[in-house]
Amino acid sequence: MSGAEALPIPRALVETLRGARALAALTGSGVSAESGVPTFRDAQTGLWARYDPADLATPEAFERDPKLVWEWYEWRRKLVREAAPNPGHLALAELERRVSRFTLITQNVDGLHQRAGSGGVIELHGNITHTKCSVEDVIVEDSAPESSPPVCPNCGAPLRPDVVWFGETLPAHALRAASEAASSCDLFFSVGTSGLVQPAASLPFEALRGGATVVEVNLDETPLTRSADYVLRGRAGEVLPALVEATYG
Ligand code: BV8
Repeated sequence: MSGAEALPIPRALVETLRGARALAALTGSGVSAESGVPTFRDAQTGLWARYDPADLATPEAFERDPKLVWEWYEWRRKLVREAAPNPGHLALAELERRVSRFTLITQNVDGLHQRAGSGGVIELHGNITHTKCSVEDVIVEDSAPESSPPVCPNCGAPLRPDVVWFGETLPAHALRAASEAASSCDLFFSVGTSGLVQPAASLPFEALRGGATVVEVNLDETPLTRSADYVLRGRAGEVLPALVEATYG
C-alpha cells in the first residue's frame, strides 16, 4: 500500500476513537521497521546473518559466549542510536495528547516511542540503551569499555543489556500495569507485532475479554487477526497517521 492512496479508515472506527475514554496500544518491532530498526524476525544482516535472534537473546547464550552476545547488542544499539522515530511513533504520541487516558505498552527495547514524545511508556522487555550488572541487577550508567562485555565497577561481574531475555520473567510492575490498562480500556490497538511472544501476546485478548474494541495494525496476519474488531493491513507509519487525520482532521 503506497502512502499516496487514501487509506480506508472505517467510519465506525473513527466514531469509536472520537468517543473513546481510555485507549491502550501494544506495539512490536513492526512500528520501528520504518525507522530502519530490523524487526525481530527480519533476517539479521552481515555478521549476524547466521544467528537466530531468539537464540542470542537468552541467558544461556550470554553464559556461553558473553562477548558474542554483548557485541550483538552493541551492533543493535548503534542501529537504534542512528534511527529516528517515524510517523507511526509520532501518531501514537499525538493520540496520547488527544485522549483522556492513553497507555502505551511496548515490546520494543529501542526507546523510539519516548524519543517521539510518548510519556509513561510501559517497556515490557526493557531498554537496549540501558546496561546493568548481570549479578547485582542494578543499572550501571557508564562503563569503561576496556573489555567486551565491560565489567561491573562494583563487583566485577560482566555487564549486560537491561532487557528481558527469553526464559526470563518480565518486570512484575510493568506487566501488571499493562494488564490493568488492557482489561480496563475501551479501545485497544495492537501495532506491528506478530503476536507470538508471551505474555505480551495475551494483552489484546485481555482487552477483548474486558469488552474493548480491538484494532490490529499490522503488515501480516497474526493469531489476533481473526478476533480483532478491525484489521488495518498496512504499514504503521502510514495507517496510524491516516487514522489520526481521519479522526481529528
Ligand atoms: C516469560 C527483548 C516466564 C530482548 C524480547 C508458551 C509457549 C512456549 C514458550 C513460552 C510460552 N510462554 C512463555 C514462553 C517463553 C517465551 C515465548 O513467548 N516464546 C515464544 C517464542 C513462544 N517467553 C518468554 O520467555 C518471556 N518470559 O514468559 O517468563 C516463562 C519463561 C519460560 C517459559 C514459560 C514462562 C520473555 C519474552 C521476552 C523476550 N525478549 N525482547 C531483545 O530484544 O534482544 S522478545 C522480542 O521478540 C521483542 O521484544 C518482541 O517482543 C519479540 C518479537 O516480536 P515482534 O515485536 O512481534 O516482532 P516480529 O518480528 O515477530 O513481528 C513484527 C511484526 O510487524 C510482523 O507481524 C510484521 O508483519 C509486522 N510489520 C513489519 N513491518 C511493519 C509491520 N507492521 C506494521 N508496519 C510495518 N512497517
